[in-house]
Formats: sequence, structure tokens, C-alpha cells
Amino acid sequence: MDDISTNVVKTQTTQVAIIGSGFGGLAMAIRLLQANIHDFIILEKADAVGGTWRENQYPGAACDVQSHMYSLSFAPKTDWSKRYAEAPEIYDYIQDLIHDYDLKKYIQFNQEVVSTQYDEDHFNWHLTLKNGQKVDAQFVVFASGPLHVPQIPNIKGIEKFKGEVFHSSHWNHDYNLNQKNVASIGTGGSAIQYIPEIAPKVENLYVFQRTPAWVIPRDERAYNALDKKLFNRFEWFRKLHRARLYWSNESRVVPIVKPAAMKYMQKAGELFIRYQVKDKALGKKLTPNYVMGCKRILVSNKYFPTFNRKNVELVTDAIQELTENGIITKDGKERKIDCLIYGTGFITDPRIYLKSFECYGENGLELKDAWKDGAESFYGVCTKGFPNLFQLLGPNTVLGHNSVIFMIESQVNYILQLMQMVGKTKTQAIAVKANVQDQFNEDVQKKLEGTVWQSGCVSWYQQDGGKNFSLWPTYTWKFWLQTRKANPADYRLLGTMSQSKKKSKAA
Ligand code: N01
Repeated sequence: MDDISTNVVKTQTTQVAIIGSGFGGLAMAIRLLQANIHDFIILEKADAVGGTWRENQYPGAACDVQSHMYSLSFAPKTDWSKRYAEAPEIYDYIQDLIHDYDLKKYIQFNQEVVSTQYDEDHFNWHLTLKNGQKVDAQFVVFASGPLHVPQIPNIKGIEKFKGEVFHSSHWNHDYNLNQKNVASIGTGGSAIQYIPEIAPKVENLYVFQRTPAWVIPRDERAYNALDKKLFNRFEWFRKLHRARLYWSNESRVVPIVKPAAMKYMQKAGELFIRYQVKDKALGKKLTPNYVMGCKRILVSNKYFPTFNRKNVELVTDAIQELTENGIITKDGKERKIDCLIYGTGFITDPRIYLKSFECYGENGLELKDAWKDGAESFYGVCTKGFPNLFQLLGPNTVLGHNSVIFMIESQVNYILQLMQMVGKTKTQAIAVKANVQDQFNEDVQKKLEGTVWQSGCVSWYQQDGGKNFSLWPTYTWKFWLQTRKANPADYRLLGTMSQSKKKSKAA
């Protein structure tokens, strides 16, 4: 591997360039090593690993998927402290992966990829990094995750505001919230976790809610010493536990595809609010008017009771503007604040969040142009016109009911097969056939029709116009089954050795 620490622009060459060192990038790296492929690098834009779990370190950050499911099946952790782990424990697990699989030597930090270009003559990719360095790679794996570009609302007067402002994923831990007047915008997965944590510290907390969230109870139980001992001692016991979690999550697909069945869960959700919120009128304001599951169902035992506190106000009037030290709502009321926290989520539409990232495939096709009507791919992995470019958790492979780590693992195995297909056929590149991708997406969109996600709310799963480009529409075991064995008939294989030699000579 070339030394990139000098200022001289040199081109590194590698077989596989993985972009991102979150769960996806690390899972890909481990599986490559297990397949005896060592010629790869991981390009990480930050100075540390961990993706989501490096960025989201707000108070109370935790996983809303069970710990034993939110971990790699081939790298199990037997001593999870709780049913649902908190961010620091997940981060430690990620550090353990780096250590156990000796991954550090493959990771290059502070290396942000700004453009990638497919070379049709040499069947490889040219990557340009923000610092001007170049990388040539036969295969590229996008493992940068779909939830990392903060969505910052455009609030009138923000430039006048003199107080502290930050987004949940860039929490300012140096700022002391004690006895401060704080406004928090948003009531999604992140906000419902930090709101109960900061409420007891601050003087006043104003929670600005645009749309209420369905929140269900969280299993707060810890694993006791005996559980951990049994998980460690008997693999079958741990696997059985994981299987029970997996299948109970999978059973949630039923009300997703048949929203009528969701009404029982929704009734329970209403009772949960009634039980946890003392003031009936307040409880009503916290009750969503859309079908449960249309937006992500959240889990917390602490969120609703926070509104019983005297220093917490739920504000449902829309925000009009910010002043030097306050926030004014449409009804004209000004609340004095010292700090504004955006719990406003992430830009999830890749056509927007990839704005400053260039990716040119065959015939100079730009990825954003290929996706101009909406992001589409084949199993969230391959996009037509972009040979040897693979993605993890690409279009329509995020989940609303189970662990995305399961999807990542299936995709990593699938990518490995595609790479091996290239090797075995002595070709250079592989690209999904256009008609295969089109048919696949037609099927996915058909399956999404009538699901709870299409029942009329606005969510980050959809792009403008309502097309759902994010979610896998059915059971994850079906995804596993369909990606277990890549079908050569779905692909074009490009560049026999002799073809590419001829091209090199001509060049
Ligand atoms: O973001 P969100 P998040 N004015 O998009 C509101 C995952 N996650 O960061 O619903 C006013 O869910 C917006 O309102 P509305 C999880 O998958 C996982 O909380 O659009 N409000 C909403 O209330 C989750 O789904 C874990 O009307 C505005 C909120 O901001 C995803 O991350 C933990 C607004 C955004 O909620 C994102 O969660 C935490 C505006 N201009 C999160 N713009 C795990 O455990 C937005 N909002 C794995």
C-alpha cells in the first residue's frame, strides 16, 4: 500500500475500496478477510470509526433494535448488558471488531471521497479524495449509510440568534445545559431519546412537535450474570435467543402489509399515552393521527412521562422565526431560549445528500442523473450502468421492523459472490442488467402498495411525490433467500483478460 502521508499526489491502487467504517464497512472488511482477500482499504472521512455510532452521541442515544440482533452473526457478543444497548456499548462492540479482526491497518482516516469515475477501458474506478489524493480500485463499496447528513430546517432569523445551536448528531458536549432555557425541534427517534435525559437538567424545555410519534414500551431489562454465562458457554442457547428475537421482529411484517391489523397495536399505543401522560388534553396532542407504523414506531418508557414535568412544554404551534434570544411561534408568542437543538433527522434522499459527491458510471452517466426520478438499484447493492460499484443499505433495503445488520450481512455475502463471479469467469467487471433492475423495482414498488408506509403520512422513507425509495417491503428472510445465491443470468460480465490487455495496448 502506498504511503499517503506525503503531500505528493500519488495514486494508490487496491482491489477493493470501501467507503465508510461503520457497521457496513467493517462487515464488508471482515468478510473479505474471511474470503482471503486482503487487498482492500477502508476510506473514512472522519478521524475515527463507527459511522452512526460515532456521530450520534447525544444523551440517551441507544438502539431501538435488540442488542443480540443489532450485532454481526459471525462476530457475536455474549455479554450485552441489556436487551436494548446504549450507544457507548455499541461503540465498544465496534472497537472490539476492529481489534479482533485486526482491521485498523486497512483503515485510512480523514479521507473523504469526493468523486468516483468508472474507467471503461480498464474496468476499474478512479477515486478522488478531498485532499486531492487518488485511489484506483477494481471494486468500490459504498458503506456510508443512509442517515448521516443532518437535515437543518431553514428558520427565519437563525442568523440573528445569539445562543447555542446544534444538531442531535453533532451534540455539543462542551455546552452545559444546566439551568438553560432550551428549545428542541422534532419528535423522531433521536429526540425522544435525548428529551427525557436533558429535561431534569434544564430550566425550561420547549419541545416543538410538528407531527407526534407512535411510541411503544421499551424492554429495559438487563441480562443477568447467568444469561451472559449461558450465552457464552452454549452457542445454541445464544442462537436460540437471537432466533426468538428475529422471528418476533419478523412477525411485525403482518400489520405492516395488512394495516387493518395495526389497529390493535394502535389501541395499545393510545392506552400507553393515556397511562403515561397525566393531562388528557396534552395526551391528545401527543397522539398521532396517522396509522401506526407509517412513520417509524419508536420505543421509550421515558418519553411521554417527560411531559408531566413542570419545566417541559409541548409546543405544537409552528415556528415563525428566531430572534436574538428567543423563538417565536405563529401565534406570536416568544419563548426566551439559550440553546436550540435540532432533532430534525437526516436528509435521506440520496439525490440530495449526494449533492456534492460525483459518481460517473458507463458512458459518463452521473449517479444523480441515473436516479433523477428516484433512487433505484438491485437489492440495494448494484445500480445499472455502474459496474463493480456496490452499495450497502442502498435503495429499498432499510427496515422498519427488524435489524438492518441482518440486511447488511446478506448484502455483504452477495457482493462477495459478485466479486468471486468476476474472478472465476476471468473477467474484470460485473454490472446488473438494466431489465433485471427495472423488473426488480417494479416488484418492490408493487409490494409497497397497500402497506402501512403508504397509508398517507409524510416520512423520511419517501421522496417528494411519495415514492418509497427506502424500505424493503416484506420479510427479511425473503431478502436473505433471494440474495443467498447470486444468479449469473442477472449480470453482464465485462472485460475478459485479453480484451482489457488489447485496450491497455491501444491506450
Ligand atoms: O429523525 P426523524 P431522527 N420543522 O426523521 C421533525 C434512526 N435512529 O434523527 O415528522 C419542524 O425520525 C420531524 O417532524 P415530521 C431511526 O431509524 C435509530 O429522530 O417530519 N419539525 C420529526 O419529528 C430514525 O427513524 C436509532 O413532521 C421538523 C423529526 O424532526 C432515524 O434514525 C436511534 C422539521 C425528525 O425525526 C431518524 O431519527 C435514533 C422542521 N423543519 C435514530 N424537520 C436506533 O436506535 C424535521 N422535523 C438505531
